[in-house]
Amino acid sequence: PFLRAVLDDPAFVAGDVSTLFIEERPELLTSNPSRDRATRLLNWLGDVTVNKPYGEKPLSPSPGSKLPKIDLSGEPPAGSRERLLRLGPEGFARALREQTALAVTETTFRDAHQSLLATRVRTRDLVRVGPHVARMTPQLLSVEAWGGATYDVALRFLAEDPWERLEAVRTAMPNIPIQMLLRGRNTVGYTPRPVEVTNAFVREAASTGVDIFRIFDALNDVSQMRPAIDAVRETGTAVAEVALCYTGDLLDPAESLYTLDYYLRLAEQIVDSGAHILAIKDMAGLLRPAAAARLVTALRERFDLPVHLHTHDTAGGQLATLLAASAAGVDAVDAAAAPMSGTTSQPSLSALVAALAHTERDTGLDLQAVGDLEPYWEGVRHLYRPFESGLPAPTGRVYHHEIPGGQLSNLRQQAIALGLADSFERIEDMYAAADRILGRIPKVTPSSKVVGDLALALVAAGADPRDFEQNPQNYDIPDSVIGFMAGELGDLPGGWPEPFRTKVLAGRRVSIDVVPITAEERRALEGESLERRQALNRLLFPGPAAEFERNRAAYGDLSALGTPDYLYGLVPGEEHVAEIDPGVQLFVGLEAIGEADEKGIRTVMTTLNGQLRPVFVRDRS
Ligand code: 3PY
Ligand code: ZN
Repeated sequence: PFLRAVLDDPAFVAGDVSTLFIEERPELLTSNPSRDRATRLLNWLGDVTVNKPYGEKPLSPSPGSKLPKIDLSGEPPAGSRERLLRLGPEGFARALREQTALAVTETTFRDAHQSLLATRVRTRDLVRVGPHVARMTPQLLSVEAWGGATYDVALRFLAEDPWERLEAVRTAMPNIPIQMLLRGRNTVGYTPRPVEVTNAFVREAASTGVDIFRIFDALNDVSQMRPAIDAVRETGTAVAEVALCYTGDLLDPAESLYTLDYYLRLAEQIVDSGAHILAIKDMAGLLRPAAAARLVTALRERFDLPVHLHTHDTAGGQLATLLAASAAGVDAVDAAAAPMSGTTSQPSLSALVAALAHTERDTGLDLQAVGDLEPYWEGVRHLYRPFESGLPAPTGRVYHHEIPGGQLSNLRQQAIALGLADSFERIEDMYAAADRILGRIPKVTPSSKVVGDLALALVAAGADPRDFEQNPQNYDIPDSVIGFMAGELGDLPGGWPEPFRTKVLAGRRVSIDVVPITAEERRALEGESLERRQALNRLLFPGPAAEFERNRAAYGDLSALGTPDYLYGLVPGEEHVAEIDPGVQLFVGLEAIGEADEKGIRTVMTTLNGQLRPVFVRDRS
């Protein structure tokens, strides 16, 4: 086993066989699997304890202590998943359209933390509250818990397998449909993938636990969503919810592109494509109440599909939009647990439930139960404080720059990292200018990234956007902008911006062909579930998938660690408990941290179940 472990070690495979190899990996001298697991966890704990990537643990109560004390034995009550299983996707959609109660999707498990906490909430913290959500709010239409950025972030930053998360949330909430956000041909990535990838992805996601797929295309090109819609329909059991991405202001008389007529034409194509549910995806929170009423009324008059509204509360007024949409007959809306709501996230679930209680459109959700779940989420939010974007309150500037919720929090962090924190308003203005130069596009992943890349490049170059527009050849243009102008993400709703586009592409050869998969990749996609998942991880995110595999090999499954320990490490005098298997607990303590040696290695003296265990850690601080 020792030799095997050495040969399998990613550092060994990568050729890093310095003298430190064994010294840094004392676990290789043991062969007991649970001892190995313990050692790997200690390596992680030692590393975060020495290097403190996220600073000191915030002084806040543990979220677990805030969980409502309810009986978790026995099955949760029947919820809307039972209805989906009984009626099938068509019947489920029909019932949604026919019901009077306003249906609600809970987004705390995906979009809320994507938009507020850089998508960093770990599976453990989601799954812990799942059984409570299942029992206390079974009336939810769905829980959005997967897709969007969660897949990438799990692999890249959390050392988690996104598929294991999906399995775990499905098990935790068996009575409520799990919903995911699917970026059309980009699946959960940023560039289009071959149809085999979409098919394999959708099949695996549906069989692992996704019941409702919300599908969108950043440029509102229905043909780009077609493969995903077909793949969802082919499952026979999952719901294809297809979104129109909302931008601009349809009530503005000066609006000539994103008019009511534009959205109705788009909706007609969506309905014709076989969608079960029609979604309005207002990613930046631009849909004002009166416009929502107009759009929802028109959509429901013309089409039989239920309409599901998603918005972000960036300017602070989107509860009004949900209520206006509700009065106009919208069938379902999205909201997030109050402590994880507001600003770049969704409007507050309890505010929504309270607003409609005892009215014709009462959500059926119990306001007390919704409120009882809030202290847990408040605790979670405190715990992940290092990932807050720093946006302290709503901002009305979104009506000008139109930056989507998830990206706004991200861009603020990027601005800080680039030393541009003091010029954030310039970035906002440049984002608006970049959008105009690129042809006034709907801005949502991945088109929003293109606009953001250009905005940051223009700010960094101190460029005058008018000069850039007229003379792009004089500037370094981000690759994403060149690919976008070449048509990598498809055609633009308002047509190509000329002569800008021709100037950008002059003298360049840009291939926008989707890279086909290899025969070996095809075999893996058609193989067993585990093989398919690994192939999907590698195809969609080669770098992050490798990082995940490296981390798994080095540290094992980190779900045994509570988030305070995982993020902030060991504290002297505290007993840290990790449950590596049901009933198998490790008790870890910190005795001392040694000085760094000449190679920058510190010895962290820990105790593991009462016995001294040194851990050797490279000091990167
Ligand atoms: C995503 O694609 O991740 C989004 O949340 C878009 O709004
Ligand atoms: Zn969103």
